[in-house]
Amino acid sequence: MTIHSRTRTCAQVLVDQLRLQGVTRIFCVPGESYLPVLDALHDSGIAITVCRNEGGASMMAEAWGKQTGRPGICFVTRGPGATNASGGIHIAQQDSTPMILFVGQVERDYRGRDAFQEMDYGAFFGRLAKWVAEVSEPERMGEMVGRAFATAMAGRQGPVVLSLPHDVLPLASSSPDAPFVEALETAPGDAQMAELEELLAASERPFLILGGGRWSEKALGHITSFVERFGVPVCTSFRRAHLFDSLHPNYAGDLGLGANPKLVARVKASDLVIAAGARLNELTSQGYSLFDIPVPQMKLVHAYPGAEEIGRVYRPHLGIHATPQAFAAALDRLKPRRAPAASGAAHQDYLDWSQQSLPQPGAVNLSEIMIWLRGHLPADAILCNGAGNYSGWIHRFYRFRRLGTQMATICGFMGYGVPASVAMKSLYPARTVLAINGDGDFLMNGQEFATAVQYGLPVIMLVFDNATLGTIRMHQERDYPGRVSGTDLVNPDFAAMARSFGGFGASVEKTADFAPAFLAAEASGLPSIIHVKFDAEGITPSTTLSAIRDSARKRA
Ligand SMILES: Cc1ncc(C[n+]2csc(CCOP(=O)(O)OP(=O)(O)O)c2C)c(N)n1
Repeated sequence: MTIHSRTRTCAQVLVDQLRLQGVTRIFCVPGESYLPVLDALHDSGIAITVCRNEGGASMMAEAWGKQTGRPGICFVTRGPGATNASGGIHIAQQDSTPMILFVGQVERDYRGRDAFQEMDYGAFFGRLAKWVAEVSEPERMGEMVGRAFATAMAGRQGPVVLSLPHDVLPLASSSPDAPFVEALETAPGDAQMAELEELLAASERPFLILGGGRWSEKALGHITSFVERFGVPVCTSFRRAHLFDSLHPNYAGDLGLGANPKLVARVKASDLVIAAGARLNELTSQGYSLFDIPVPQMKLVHAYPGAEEIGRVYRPHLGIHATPQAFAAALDRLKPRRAPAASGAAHQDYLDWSQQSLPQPGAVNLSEIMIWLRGHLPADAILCNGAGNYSGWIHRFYRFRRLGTQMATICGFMGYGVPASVAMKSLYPARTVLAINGDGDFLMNGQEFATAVQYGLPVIMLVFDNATLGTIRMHQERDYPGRVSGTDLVNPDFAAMARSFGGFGASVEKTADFAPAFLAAEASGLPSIIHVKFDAEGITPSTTLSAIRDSARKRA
């Protein structure tokens, strides 16, 4: 499809390329450096979310890409915008998310003079992004934007940065349009799948680890059918718990921070691990302790869409360069040679680990709140979070049941929950969207609550406030017991903040107050903040600050 035959400016060509690629919304903080693009967006039908900080904008675009599998789009201005936006680029790189950052640049004539807000984007983003380039020839805009989409979506997906010199954007362009880009699919070979069938026939204790992006309902349907037919237990990698229904009898839990020790032991002792779509990163591999390096103790089959990741740390017995879709379909064509082994024990371990609330010092019990939420929220509710010990209660007690319901960073970036939730509610207005935050975490991008209010997005944001940067305090007590340094926080009244921004706010100081506050937030129809104050002594679901401090002192 060609949108235009009229003479277009470079900026109009760019915006036309976005439409041709199916873009419906972009996230930005405006800058004078790309005014012609803002003007071309005016009548384009593409919606704009104006953010309060480029960090928020880039994380919204990253979340969009993570959820949809097509690049999230972010526009920012020169140096100040680009540096602020770097958070989303780091996340997209570590989390393998397709996204494109368009960034303004000084006029071509001024390049290299250290002109106003000039930056060398190649140097700055070069090791983060899959591709960094500048569109300096007007007639190549279509080609460059098309390549940006293709690159972001290919193989191991990731971020692309395209810089747009100020003087290029208003120029007339004869650029042809780029066609719609489909992500490149790679499929396993027949010989590889035959070998995998042999490995499965010989295995007594197989395990499947699901992770990464590029999944679809269809692919996960193939996975479900495969594991049922072969009796293979399934676990998910760090923060990809939404890839498998946690109540399915083959589900064994998620590997990540605070993983069930019984799950870790089972995976370690398995004789065949099939890693599908997962990188087997530091957190999933329990600090590189799960598998021997470079050759794992069990037979490892590593199926991944990027060839460079297979063998990066672990030499697989069988490496398969394939996308999740193609690999899942191929798995589903394999024939079991015997009746499926029972995977019920692994599932029971998971249920036992997550079933009951745990005692917690103070008047607020986070495990009881998570258990209430998992009973109350619809299965398609989307939970977004950043980084902090509070997320340990989500991992352990919330039960994800549908693809795309867990939106959290693999790279543990604080401040992600708020912008991700704004992006998700813009994408799915009818679904329940939560941002779950720590108190430190929340204020890293809490300004985007204003964006939720501006666009009428009734996201519910929980702020778990223990008046400390708890994760760091935990490490501090472990290594330097009793010497609290740089981790205390004095917090505002977050419920009052919500009201002053035009949203709904409530405070919770005991567990029983949580459900009514949450129901009131839902009933308000407004973007909401529920400020939950809890005792920092309950630092993880399973231990206390004093216990950590005491055992550190005993060790000393
Ligand atoms: C952007 C960013 N800065 C710093 C860190 C290091 N860090 C990890 S967790 C954490 C503290 C989080 O505190 P809070 O949000 O209050 O949650 P809690 O751990 O108390 O539950 C910090 C500072 C990080 N992961 N990301």
